[in-house]
Amino acid sequence: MNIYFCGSIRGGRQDAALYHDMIVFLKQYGDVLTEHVGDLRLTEQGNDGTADAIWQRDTEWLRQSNIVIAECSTPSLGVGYELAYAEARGVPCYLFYRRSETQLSAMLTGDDYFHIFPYETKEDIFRELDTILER
Ligand code: 6IA
Repeated sequence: MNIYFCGSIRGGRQDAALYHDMIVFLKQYGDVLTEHVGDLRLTEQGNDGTADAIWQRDTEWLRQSNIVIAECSTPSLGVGYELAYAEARGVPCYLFYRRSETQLSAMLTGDDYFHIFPYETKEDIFRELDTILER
């Protein structure tokens, strides 16, 4: 199974350790194509010199994915773009966000296509992921 994990990069890296832990967990179930999103050395700095290559590769991976898992607590234009791209191509999308801190965009909560999971603890996420991926 190809899993596409989405998390903020330019939107801010405050949840990078959580992305890392989610990616490690997801690897029990398949290949996580976007492992770099959980790389703690990746910062929002950095130049756009390779942006066209990044877009080419990420959109190709989205088309090859069986499922998209997005952690949306830190708002990210790139994650929103990826979710719309996946929806347009019929890739199932599962979104997680911290209930107490995040006001998720109405463009996501208002769209019945997305499976949305507000959570409180990391254990809540892992429990949901087991349910989603064991189906
Ligand atoms: O707008 P954001 O940067 O927060 O978008 C994050 C999302 O877009 C992630 O889910 C990634 O899949 C994708 N993305 C954005 N930037 C990159 C990247 N390098 N490499 C791979 N995927 C990316 C950007 C480095 C940057 C500091 C220039």
